[in-house]
Amino acid sequence: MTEYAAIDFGASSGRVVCGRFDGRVMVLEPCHRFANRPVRLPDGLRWNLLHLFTEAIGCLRGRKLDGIGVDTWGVDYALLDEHGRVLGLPFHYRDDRTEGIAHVDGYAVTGIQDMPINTVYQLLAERDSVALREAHSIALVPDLLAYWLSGELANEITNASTTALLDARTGEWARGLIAELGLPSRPFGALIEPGTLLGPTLAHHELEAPVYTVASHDTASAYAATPLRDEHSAILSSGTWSLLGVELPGPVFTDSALTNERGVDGTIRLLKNVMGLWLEQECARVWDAGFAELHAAARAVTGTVPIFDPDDEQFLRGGDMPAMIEQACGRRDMTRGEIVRSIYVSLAYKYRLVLERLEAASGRDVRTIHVIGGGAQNELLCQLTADVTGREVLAGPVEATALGNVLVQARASGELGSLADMRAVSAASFEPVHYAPSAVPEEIPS
Ligand code: LFR
Repeated sequence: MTEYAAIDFGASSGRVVCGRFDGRVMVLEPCHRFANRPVRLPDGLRWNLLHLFTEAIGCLRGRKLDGIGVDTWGVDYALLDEHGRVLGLPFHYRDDRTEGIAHVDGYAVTGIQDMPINTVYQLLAERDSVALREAHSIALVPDLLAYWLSGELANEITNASTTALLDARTGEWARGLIAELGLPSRPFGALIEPGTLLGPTLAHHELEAPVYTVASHDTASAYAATPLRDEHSAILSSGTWSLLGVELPGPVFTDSALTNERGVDGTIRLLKNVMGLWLEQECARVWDAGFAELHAAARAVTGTVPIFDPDDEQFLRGGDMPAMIEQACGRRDMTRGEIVRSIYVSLAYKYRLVLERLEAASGRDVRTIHVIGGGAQNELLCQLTADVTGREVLAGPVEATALGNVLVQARASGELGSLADMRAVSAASFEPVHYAPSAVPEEIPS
């Protein structure tokens, strides 16, 4: 039996998950879960990174493991000087410093959907900063944490693709674009694949384990752990964001609303970032309500609810989400249940539109949607997704990101061969829940 630890920082929590592998089945065991709240400083919204790092390694102290790997969401980074010293705590992508930055036209090279959160805009927002001038290297957050664990710094390629500064065709930094934008070239360092051994943990951590790069972009890890049924399957990584896409052998540039992010083994995730359950999370925060209570209220609503475009940029930074949604729906008297149901129905309709675009761009017919991540537990949303899209939904694994993280490590240490082998382990370890489209689909709202 081998044991690997996944350090996974998501928007609602940070966690350490241990994966025990017997050669066939991977059993996941949560070791520690802790809040991941950004901190507002006078100059903006920052990661509370030292706190997170302390929490994550604290629970592993004294252990001997077969591997350790770090993943987090994409786009956020730290700049480091020539001694590897961090030049400021990373900003959180929901910080508003990218507002008003002129549009960057890099899609033909990077294939990345234009979003204000992209690293490229964050870097442009600090183009004149001392940090960027002095920067010797850039480390996306998981690169930085892996460096703190092992003393080795490298730019892991799946997360590098979220910067919107990677050439989607070559898998190299888009140096031409970087220069055109007036950004320094020096910080963009050696790119390495998931599953590369960085080295042992530094002795002062009192933790014995080889540190591996994994698919350090959480969505890349989650996709790698999806037991894909066949090439007619789409994947919906459902959590704070809804990442709905298909896995392809190479990039497709025909629809700039779709992004081409890198996955394990050079695969491309052609997907759309949809605003996702962030909408509900912000409502829950404003109402100080629990999710179980809100799900029950949404289930109890009978009749149609209005729908709105969940991807309206006004929702990105959060705030009084219930009021923003009522305004988007042109209503002022919605109950909590109606607002939450309207979020779900609006997401499901958005998924239907995205599927049409994915089918057109990829030339594939989508018949099944694998819903993975925390949102796979949301029965109402899964059923609405099946009803509105008319596709079968297979829900799970819920902990797809942590699973993908430890599976990449198991492969790096020689226990597994191909990406298909990793997915076979996922299939053997977790049973999906099926949702068939209802005979009487959700009524189309006016
Ligand atoms: C999901 C995710 C998405 C990315 C967004 C911001 O956690 O990584 O893939 O677009 O967060 O980085």
